[in-house]
Amino acid sequence: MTVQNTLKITAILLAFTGAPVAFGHVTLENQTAAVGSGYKAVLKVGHGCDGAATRAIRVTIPPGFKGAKPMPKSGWLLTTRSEKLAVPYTSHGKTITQDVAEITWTAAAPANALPDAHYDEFVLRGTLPDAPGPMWFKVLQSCTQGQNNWSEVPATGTSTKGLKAPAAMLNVEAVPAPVTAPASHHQH
Ligand SMILES: [Cu+2]
Repeated sequence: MTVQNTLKITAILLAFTGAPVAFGHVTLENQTAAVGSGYKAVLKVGHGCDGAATRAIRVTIPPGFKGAKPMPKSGWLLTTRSEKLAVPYTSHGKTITQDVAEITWTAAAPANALPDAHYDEFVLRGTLPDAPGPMWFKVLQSCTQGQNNWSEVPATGTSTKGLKAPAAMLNVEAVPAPVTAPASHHQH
């Protein structure tokens, strides 16, 4: 029996026993971060599409995630698409009126596609909003055959239980208000 057949049979057995695919889906490595902080989003790609290799990952940047910057990846072409912002913001004293709304990594050649049996990460960074709450990174995973659209968001809360193709969740948490220093005449 070939290794590939063994893997196929294992996959079929797992499907029948209904074992949870803990390593599966596209998820974020760190799922909580503080409001207003810089955040490095590490998107973990645990499998392909029904056994097919991943050839592109497209991330929709959630509203309020500022200044998204992708990390280049060897063997993958990188494109970004910007959009005019509904609400401009200020960064380094400048008013920002448009921002990165979409990032796509595409395998430069078929040989660079990510096989279903392998694991990889796609990284971007940016700044979190000042308001707490869940942020959902919708990811379109395109494969050599078929695609997975990780875009489902629960009606309320942060649980993705029961969703077939949940978006990757980040819970932006409030930080406790800093203890205000006692009034002082000393001025900086
Ligand atoms: Cu999965």
